[in-house]
Amino acid sequence: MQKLQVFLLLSVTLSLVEVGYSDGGFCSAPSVLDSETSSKPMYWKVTNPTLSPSHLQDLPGFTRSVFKRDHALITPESHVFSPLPDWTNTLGAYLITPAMGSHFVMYLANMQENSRSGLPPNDVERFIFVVKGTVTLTNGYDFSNKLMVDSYAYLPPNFEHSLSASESSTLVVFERRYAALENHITEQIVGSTDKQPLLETPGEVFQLRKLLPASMPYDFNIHIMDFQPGEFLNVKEVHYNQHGLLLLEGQGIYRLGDSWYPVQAGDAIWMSPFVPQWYAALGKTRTRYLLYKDVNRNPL
Ligand code: UGY
Ligand code: MN
Repeated sequence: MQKLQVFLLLSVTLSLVEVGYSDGGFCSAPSVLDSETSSKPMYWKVTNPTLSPSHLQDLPGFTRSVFKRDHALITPESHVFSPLPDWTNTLGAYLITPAMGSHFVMYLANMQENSRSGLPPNDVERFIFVVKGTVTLTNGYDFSNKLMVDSYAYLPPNFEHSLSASESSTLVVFERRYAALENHITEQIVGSTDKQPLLETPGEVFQLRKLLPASMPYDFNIHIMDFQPGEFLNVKEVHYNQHGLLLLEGQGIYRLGDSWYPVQAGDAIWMSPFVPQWYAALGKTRTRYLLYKDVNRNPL
C-alpha cells in the first residue's frame, strides 16, 4: 500500500515537472526556428515545403489539395511527376491545364543533370522562372544566358531555344497559345525579379513588380507580389482575368469563392475568371507569390 502511494506521488510530480519544462508556458505553439530559414537559399521552401510528402507519409489519404469548378489549390504532397514530352532527363508536374478551364498551362519542371528542354507547340509562348538551381538558356545561334534562382525568361511563340541544366534545377513554366495582334510582336526577355522596379499600387499595401512589359504585344504578365505579415488585399477581387499562382515564400489565408484556405510556400492555385479572391499574409516572414494574369486583349 505504502509503495503504491509513493509511486503515485512520484508519477504526479514527474508529469508536473514535464509540463512546466515543455514550453515555458501553457498552450504555446512550437516556435519556428528563424535561424533555420535564414541560412537557406532563396525560395528553398518551394521544393522543401513543411508538409512535404516525407512528413505526410504517416497520414494516409491526407491532402490539402482541392479542385473545384472555379478554383483549385494544388499542394506539394499531391504532385505527380512524369517525364515531360520532348524534354530529356526532366520530370514535370502539370498543376494547371485547360482540363480545369484555363487557357494556359502551369507546370513544374524538375531538370536533372544533363537535361534539356523541348520546344512548346507551334504558336505557343513560354515563360520560365527558376525556383531552384541554375539553367542555361540558348537560342542555337549567338545567345547563351545562365539563369539562377529568381531569374526568368520569356520566349515568344515559334522561337527556337533550349534550356539545359547541369545540376538538379526546378522551373515553374507557363505556356499559352499566343493571342496575336496585327502589327505587334513580342520579343525574348531575360531578367531577374530584383532588377524590376516597384510599381504603384493605388489603394493597396502589397509591393508589386511585373516581370514582362505592360505593352500591348504581351497577352499576359507575371506579377511578383510581396506582403508583410498582417497585410492583405484591400480589394475583394472579382475580375475577368484568370490566374495561376505559385507561393514562393511565407504563409497566409487565401479566400477563393466561399472557401478559405491556409496556404504556404510551394502551394499552387488556379483561379478562374470571376472567382472571388482575397489574401491575407500571416506568420513571421513575408509572403511572396508569383502570379500569371492575362491582359491586353478584348475578352470578346
Ligand atoms: O492583379 C491581380 O489581379 C492580383 N492582385 N490578384 C491576386 O493577387 N489574386
Ligand atoms: Mn486578381
